[in-house]
Amino acid sequence: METDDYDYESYERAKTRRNNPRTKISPMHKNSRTGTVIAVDRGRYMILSRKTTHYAMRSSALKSEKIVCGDKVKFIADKVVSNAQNAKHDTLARIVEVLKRKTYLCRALNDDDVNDRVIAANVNQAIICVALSNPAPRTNFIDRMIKSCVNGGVEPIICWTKNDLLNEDNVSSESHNSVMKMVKCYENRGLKSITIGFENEGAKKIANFKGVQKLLKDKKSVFIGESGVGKSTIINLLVPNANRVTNEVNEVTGKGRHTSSSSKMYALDGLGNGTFIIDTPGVRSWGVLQKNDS
Ligand SMILES: Nc1nc2c(ncn2[C@@H]2O[C@H](COP(=O)(O)OP(=O)(O)OP(=O)(O)O)[C@@H](O)[C@H]2O)c(=O)[nH]1
Ligand SMILES: [Mg+2]
Repeated sequence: METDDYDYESYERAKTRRNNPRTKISPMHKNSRTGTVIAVDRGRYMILSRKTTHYAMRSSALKSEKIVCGDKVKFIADKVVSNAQNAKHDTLARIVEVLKRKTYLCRALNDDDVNDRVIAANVNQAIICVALSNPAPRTNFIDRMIKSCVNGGVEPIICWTKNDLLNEDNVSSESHNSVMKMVKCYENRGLKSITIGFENEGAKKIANFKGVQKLLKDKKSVFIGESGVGKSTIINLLVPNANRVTNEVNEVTGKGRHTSSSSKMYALDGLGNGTFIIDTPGVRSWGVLQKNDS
């Protein structure tokens, strides 16, 4: 561009232009409906409201307020979309308000983090999945998850997974003993727990499956834990059409591969109308802030 072509006048105008003052009156959203967030995936939300599913985005008025599975929200929708895959941009509903949470589960990246991140809302219990082997259990991690549950009014339940790997083919008798000692320690603290593992190599079934169903009955539960401990595997067994992707633990690092990247809630109607479970992406760290005011 030649210097002489430059529009000096419009440049001057742009420099002095100011935004018009905004109204302080918030919109009434008279026609909004109420629903529960059942899936969160990269800025898009699925809401269940009166047995209908809506695919939604957030209103800009919510700013950075986090919306998670289990949240009760108010939303505006002009079209009903029962299948997220069919949703086009112009049919997206808009979430305009997140209602006060009765309970919540939060995690910080580390203890010095400035903010807590909500993981799930309005759940009764958290199923803290911990593999007895592969990846090896970390008590520090378990204790932090328990603390977050207590902070948010959520009952912590430990689900020891991969019981089938705790044998002499996979672990030394020393490791076996120290893991069993750890399990006993948590039992002595009076925490509810359950132990599960594959019944066979084909992995079509897990031992103590009925016990898991009994624990979940009539409750809203969120499955949390390190990557690779088997959260999505249990979800798939509980909800046969869930089709959550699962992946093997990395043989070199011994860590999970962060297979699940979205959170999703499922209804287990067979166990009673109020039974819901939420699968969450695995994490590698769990910070707990001193002050928790979500
Ligand atoms: N031997 C054994 N393997 C299991 C068991 N449960 C899960 N696995 C395996 O562990 C691996 C990880 O399972 P996932 O269900 O993907 O774990 P996840 O906790 O959902 O992992 P992220 O989505 O990364 O958080 C898969 O290869 C599963 O087949 C179990 O009880 N025994
Ligand atoms: Mg998973």
